[in-house]
Amino acid sequence: MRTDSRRGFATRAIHSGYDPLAHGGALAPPIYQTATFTFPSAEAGAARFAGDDPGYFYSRIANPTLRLLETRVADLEGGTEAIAFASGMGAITATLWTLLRPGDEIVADQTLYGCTYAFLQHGLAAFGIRVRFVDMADSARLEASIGPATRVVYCESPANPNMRLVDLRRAAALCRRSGVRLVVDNTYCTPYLQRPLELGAHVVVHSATKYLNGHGDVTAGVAVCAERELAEQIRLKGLKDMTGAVLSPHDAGLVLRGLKTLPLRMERHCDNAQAVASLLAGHRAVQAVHYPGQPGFAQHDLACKQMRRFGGMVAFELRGGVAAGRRFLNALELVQRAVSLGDAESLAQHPASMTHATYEPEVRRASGISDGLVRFSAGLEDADDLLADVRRALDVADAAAS
Ligand code: 7XF
Repeated sequence: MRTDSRRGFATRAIHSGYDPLAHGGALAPPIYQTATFTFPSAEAGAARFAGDDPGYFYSRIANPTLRLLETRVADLEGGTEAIAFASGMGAITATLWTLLRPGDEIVADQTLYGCTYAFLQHGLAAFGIRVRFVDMADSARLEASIGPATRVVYCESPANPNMRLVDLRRAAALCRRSGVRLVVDNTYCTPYLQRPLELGAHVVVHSATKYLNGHGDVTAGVAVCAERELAEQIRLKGLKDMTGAVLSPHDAGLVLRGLKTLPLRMERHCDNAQAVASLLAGHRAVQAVHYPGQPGFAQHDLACKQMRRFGGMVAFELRGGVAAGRRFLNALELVQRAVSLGDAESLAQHPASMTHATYEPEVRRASGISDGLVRFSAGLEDADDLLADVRRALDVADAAAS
């Protein structure tokens, strides 16, 4: 397999790890749709199981199509090794089950995707792991909450759904000083916009269901590690023994196809999100816009430091609260009412009653996720069409309010 990290990001998103001539000249990587691999002899099979022969033996542990996806994402993230999973939650749970033991403590940002929050709050906690949620936008609070039992610090940046950022370089420095591993969910940015491993994080996790695949037709996840040994542990414990959340080879082929256009798509997502954020900021129905690219965004300087551009996600609050938000969602015609994000189609949803309904209401509010927050995933449509739909839906929400 060929990996040349001196080449540009777009080139590597298309070519990294794959040589057509090693596959009968096939331009598109073949999909190894097989669960198992035959052995030339009993001894050869035993050698594969013993790890003495690196050949494949069963697709829950390794498969050539998954290996190519893993190699490519590891290269793009600036990591050493990656592991593919059947979903983002597969990647997150396998990583954390591998890193934590009963009696350990994990410090996590207070704003997380709803099922990640639920896994920490109800899943890990039930197995004797202490979970502390803190506002990681405040480095001093993070520092104060790392104790002798802390093994892992976990965050998203920008956070789903309210777009709050964590200073990743600072968080990584704090963790390294305390011998703690920093795990960053980079789903919102993708490695095209932000590379946490280069800022000092130990593991990056992704819902590849989102931008990496980019076409809304697959659930997938990836964990990327700075250290090869940790990746091996996540594969052999978290994936093989604990979650079994193995990605289908066919879906890995779809994510590989999506990755080829990642830089082009991310540029367009960013253009459209910036345009929508500007429209929202100037509309009388809107009370607050949360987009790192807005000069008024509280952490705009940090965004400029750690992100190449500001991403495709926008969150906002309407003056009329939850009722106005529902009117806005119901008035959309082009933009689809749906959870998920990073697809060609623009999507909008209401976190408090959908993606973040897993939070206890009072905890959700205290975590900076207001009841009226609307989340918008800017797709790849023509900006004019998108803006016309959003403007009209805002006018409808506003007219009913006044
Ligand atoms: O298991 P999944 O592939 O759905 O990925 C879980 C996940 C992990 N990290 C982040 C930052 C995510 O946003 C997600 C999935 N989020 C979707 C959303 O927020 O719309 C799930 C729809 S309920």
